[in-house]
Amino acid sequence: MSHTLFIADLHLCEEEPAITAGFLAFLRRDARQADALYILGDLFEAWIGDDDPNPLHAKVAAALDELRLAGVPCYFIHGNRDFLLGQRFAKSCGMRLLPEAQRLELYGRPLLIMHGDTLCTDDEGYQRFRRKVHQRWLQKLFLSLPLSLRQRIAQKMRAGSKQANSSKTMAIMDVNNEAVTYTMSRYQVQCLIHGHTHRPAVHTLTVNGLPAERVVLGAWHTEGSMIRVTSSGTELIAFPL
Ligand code: LP5
Ligand code: MN
Repeated sequence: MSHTLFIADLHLCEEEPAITAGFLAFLRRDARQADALYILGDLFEAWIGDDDPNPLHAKVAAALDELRLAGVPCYFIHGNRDFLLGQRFAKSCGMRLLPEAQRLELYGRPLLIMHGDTLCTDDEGYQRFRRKVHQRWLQKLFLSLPLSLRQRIAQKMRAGSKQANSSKTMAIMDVNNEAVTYTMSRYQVQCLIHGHTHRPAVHTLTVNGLPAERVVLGAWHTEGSMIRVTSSGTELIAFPL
């Protein structure tokens, strides 16, 4: 049956080889059968520039490019860990970069895809941080620094983030319901797919007086998580790595 796949929050890094192996197997197996693959951010644990010579990146790029050569287009939306992933790396993967929110029409049904961080509007500390690091001039400045210094700054940010998160409630770090309904109604969709919160679930809600659904991808830890969209609907699937 014709279908499209969505994944997010793999957080690939050299310290977690089993997740990388699971992703490479997923690309050779499940993804090959799909009409397209959408990666909704945080594919990598932390992205500090396309010029990072980390061999893991080249391995992932080669595997994604193989998927493209097999005829499956791949699209990418930035996450809060890999918002600096640029055209150069995307090109080496054969994948197309999408804006932070993208409306799709699949099998006759409109849907919206996002990473999900912009919906967490109760997390004011994060939204302030996001506005800062999304400034083009600051990104350019950061990318012009030596790799070792970028690495150190990223480590500091990750440590700062972990510390900040430990004192935030679960509710603050989840999406804001008004932000969800506002966004869905603005894009005129009854279906939203996102990641970021690491709370895989299918939520039902009402948008513009009609039934709607918000399907949340899980992070890849001990198992993988994907969403399969067909002409009959969406399906959230957990699978062993
Ligand atoms: O990522 P995660 O899951 O821990 O938490 C996120 C939010 N945190 C972030 C920060 C990232 O983890 C950092 C990623 C580094 C990427 C590469 C470097 C690129 C640098 C570019 C510079 C232009 O996104 C977290 C949310 C949580 O999701 C849930 O939604 O709460 O938000 C925060 O933790 C933000 C804090 O509230 C404040 C940020 C503290 C950062 C400290 C900075 C110190 C840096 C000093 C450098 C000189
Ligand atoms: Mn995220």
